[in-house]
Amino acid sequence: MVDAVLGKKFKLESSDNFDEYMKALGVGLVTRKVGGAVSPVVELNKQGDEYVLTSNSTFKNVVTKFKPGVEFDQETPDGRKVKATITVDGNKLVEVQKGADGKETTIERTFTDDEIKMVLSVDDITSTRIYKPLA
Ligand code: ACD
Repeated sequence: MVDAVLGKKFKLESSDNFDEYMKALGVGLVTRKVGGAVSPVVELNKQGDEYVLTSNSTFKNVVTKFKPGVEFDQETPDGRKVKATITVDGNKLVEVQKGADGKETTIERTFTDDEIKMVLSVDDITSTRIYKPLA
């Protein structure tokens, strides 16, 4: 159950293939360099029936508020406008983003006490990012 990690902070520890993932989404070189260099701190919280996913880094601070299964408008850290839906399946958040260009990407975040495992996929590209609890 994802609610077990509410209020817990996790910091990016490792990132694999993220540049290729951003490239496949059409993210420009400068944003890829900056985005690939930062180690965001992520925290999940709940306000009433909404979840609040916060990601803070020197590049951007992003707050995503969502109700499970309900589509919302989202601006990605690189400035794309997408339609996003996040579902909660046990301790996993599955986010599907649909871009104006028809491109679809899936971002899975599996929360445990020890880590958040993030798997991002678009086309045939997969990136894995591991977040560890902030000491
Ligand atoms: C994460 C990665 C979030 C990935 C989201 C979108 C990927 C596409 C482009 C990102 C471009 C730059 C930003 C990259 C990382 C910084 C994260 C900023 C805070 C959300 O959450 O690990």
